[in-house]
Amino acid sequence: MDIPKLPLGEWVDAIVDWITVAFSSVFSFFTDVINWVLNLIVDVLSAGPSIILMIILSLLVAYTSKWPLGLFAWFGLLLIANLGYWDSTIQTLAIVLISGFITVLVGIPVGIWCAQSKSVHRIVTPTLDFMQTMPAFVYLIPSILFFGIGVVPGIVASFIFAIAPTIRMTNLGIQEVPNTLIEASDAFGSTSSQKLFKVQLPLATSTILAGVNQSIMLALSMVVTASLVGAPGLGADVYRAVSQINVGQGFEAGMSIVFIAIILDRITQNIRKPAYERLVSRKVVLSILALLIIVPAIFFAISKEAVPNEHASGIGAQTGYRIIGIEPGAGTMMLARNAIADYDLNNWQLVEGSSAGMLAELKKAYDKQEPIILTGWSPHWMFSAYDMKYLDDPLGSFGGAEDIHAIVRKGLQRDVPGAYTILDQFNWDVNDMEQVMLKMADGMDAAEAADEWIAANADKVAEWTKGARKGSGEGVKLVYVAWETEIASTNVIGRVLEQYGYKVTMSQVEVGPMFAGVANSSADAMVAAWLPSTHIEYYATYKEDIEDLGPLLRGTKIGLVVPEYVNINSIEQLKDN
Ligand code: PBE
Repeated sequence: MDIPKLPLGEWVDAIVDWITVAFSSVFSFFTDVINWVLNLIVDVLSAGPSIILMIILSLLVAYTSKWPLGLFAWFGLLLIANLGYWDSTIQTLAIVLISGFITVLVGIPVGIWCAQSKSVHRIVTPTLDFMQTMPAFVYLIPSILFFGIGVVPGIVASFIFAIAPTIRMTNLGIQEVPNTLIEASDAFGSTSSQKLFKVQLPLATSTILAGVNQSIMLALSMVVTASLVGAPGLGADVYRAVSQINVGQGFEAGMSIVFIAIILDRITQNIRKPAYERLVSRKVVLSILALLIIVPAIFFAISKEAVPNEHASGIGAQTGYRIIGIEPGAGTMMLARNAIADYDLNNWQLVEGSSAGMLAELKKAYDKQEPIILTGWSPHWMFSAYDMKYLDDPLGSFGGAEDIHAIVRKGLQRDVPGAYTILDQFNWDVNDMEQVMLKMADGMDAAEAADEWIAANADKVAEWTKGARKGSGEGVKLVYVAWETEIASTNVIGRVLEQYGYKVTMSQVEVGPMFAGVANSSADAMVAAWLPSTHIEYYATYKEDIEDLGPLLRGTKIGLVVPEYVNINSIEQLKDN
């Protein structure tokens, strides 16, 4: 029976497209507010020497959870600073505080509402189940379209992911208030708001706080995921480490997250019944804390307003001094970091995220004709979809034209000689690759686009397979990164190998793991090494353990890219702007 596929994805696309346009001013308002608050929190947390915040946090942990834990927190924080993760830690703390705050702001009222109305409860419970079970990654996709790349989509996704416990526990806490007490308060003629604020909520506080504590922990666990769309902080450090296979850095950043988790967990768990409440009352501590937060916050909020935006017309001010980048481990990103150093652009920030995120951000800016600066490379369909130009690179930070090489594991020639020959003879040009990418950009499935190209270019493919031994089901494992260029080439060569009798598996990985996988023979081949500049670091690390089959495509390019309507032409113009 042939039932056509339900266009569920298309419907969701259409709805999201509509929402993006219809509510764009609401979204940009939210984005601005959240960014503003986030910067404020970061300013407050980093006001004064870092040691002060460390002392305050440690004292708070000691106060809530006894001195040994306070001491532990103190050493943990010192270690974080010593390893060089203090700035990231502040970013992460700020993100978690905001998500936590919004969670409380929305979660507790919704929880109360659930407790008061059966029908609300009946709707909210399955909704929460759905929200919690849907992989959190999925929320990132529309979030980028709504809120752009950066920390805001990360906060929104964390909020959706983390809110459930607060709602559930608030509801539970209120339900658990003994009926006799409710009856008593009814008997005394209290109004329902008196009942809520004087009886139900006070009795439910510890349950509600348990929910808030869980929500904060969940928000913290989202920081790594959020870094995929450009949220800074410890999560971005972990993601960068994965993408570059930097075991040591991954461990350091991961451990910093553990310390922060312990600190936040202990404070929020015990704040209701602090260990040393008899020594210093909770009121005093909370007031001091509030003072410490509010005074600098007011100060920074005012001084922020007061700073006039001098260069509002410059490209820097228009783009927020942001260059939108891709996966932190990508070669392009290493070159872009060099360029920032070479051209002395130290007030510019290279936003780490993903290629998909960058392209979503480009679409958003382009639709509104807003200035934007990206890392870019050719071949790429964005040059045919939009009017784009490379910025001149007089210092040559991005290197010149490059080639893409096929790289295989040692011993492939001996083990699967036919596949080796085909990979060795694989060779096409920019125009070929672009044909496949355009089909993909039009929404065609990558494998189908590859098949169509292969069918239309039988003569080229015949060159690749010439003299190669046919396979009889031997496995060939290809690895690639989800860049359009590599999706196209990997699918094409994969389908050719399949048609020639090999059993091909394709695994999508990060850049570092792609090289490492071929080097340690857990993968057979990749067709994605951009040389001699882009991937030179990975190449240098693994060159002893891989076999380079040489170029399969010549004439690629990497650089900073802007839409035509942006009126700068050279990277040099980013300076003092
Ligand atoms: N790219 C596409 C890759 C190589 C291929 C330019 C995004 C990189 O920067 O590593």
